[in-house]
Amino acid sequence: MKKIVFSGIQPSGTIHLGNYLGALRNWTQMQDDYECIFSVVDLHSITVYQDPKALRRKIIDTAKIILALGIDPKKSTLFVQSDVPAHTQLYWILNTITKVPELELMTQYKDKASKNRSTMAGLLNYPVLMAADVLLYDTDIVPVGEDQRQHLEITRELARRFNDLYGKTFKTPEPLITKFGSKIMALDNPLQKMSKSAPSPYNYIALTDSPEVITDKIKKSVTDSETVIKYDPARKPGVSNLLTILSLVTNRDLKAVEESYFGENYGKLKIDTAQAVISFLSDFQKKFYSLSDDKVLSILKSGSKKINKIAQEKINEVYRKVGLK
Ligand code: AQP
Repeated sequence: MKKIVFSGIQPSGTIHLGNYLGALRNWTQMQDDYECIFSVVDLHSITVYQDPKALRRKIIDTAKIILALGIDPKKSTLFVQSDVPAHTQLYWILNTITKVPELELMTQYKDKASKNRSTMAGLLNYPVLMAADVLLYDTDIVPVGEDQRQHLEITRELARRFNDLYGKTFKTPEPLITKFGSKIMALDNPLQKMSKSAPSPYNYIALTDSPEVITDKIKKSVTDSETVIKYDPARKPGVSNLLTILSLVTNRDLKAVEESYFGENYGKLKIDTAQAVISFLSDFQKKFYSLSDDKVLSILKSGSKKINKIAQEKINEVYRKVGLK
């Protein structure tokens, strides 16, 4: 039997190169060897306020991006989280065994909470909903970027805690975090990760950005006051981030890329990186713009129909174990 893979992405903005290089790249590569389940996790996205009119569009576009990147609905299941009520049902059960202090320790919570005057409970409980997403499907492997490592640790802890209290019910999933590319940095601040909900679009390269926009953003990206092109994330985070992106999108060894820029200037590195990103995204963008909303919605509908059956069985088992049924 194939191992089960689950991962999700929030429709909280425009999907960017960091999301792709850190997570979605692995999704597309795992489809043939694993039973893959992918979700547009819309309930997660509203832990930070979303304009309701824009949200529906973002949900469809996020699914469209996933499909255009090569997720094949014949091989993988793709669905929208809010179409499967078992996610929120399991979320509640897991909340009853989650300690508030362990949620308060989460880096992502601390980062996002520090930007808002009052912090909503949904933001604090985000990792519990993520645990529910993953545990519902007896997931073996969760391909994610580095920023989700802590959340996966809580997921594993909650699986163990529930099993100890109520008897073996959940698998303890393993994260899959690739060594290289799991944390792409923001173009306008290479000390922070690239983020789709960043206030400035100069933070990220959206997968749907036009060639002109990509060139402009990379040209304006923050580097340093030196002139040497060298991979040294601690001392030269901006240049190292560009080298990382260039190496990943051209599928060339980082050392070879770095050496090829010996004696070159930052301007050349930026132009070459922009051109490489543009050509890397060109096929994807053609597919993205050729997919109709109707086609995407019909794929999502069959995905949720299929996955609801599995999720419902699991939540019934959980309810029985807890004594609710
Ligand atoms: N900068 C990044 N580099 C590598 N991987 C990244 N991921 C996110 N940012 C980077 C990975 O992308 C997947 C989907 O992310 P998400 O939608 O679950 O939300 P996130 O992790 O909170 O990503 P963003 O882009 O920063 O969204 P917002 O701004 O809404 O919070 C995950 O596997 C994530 O690790």
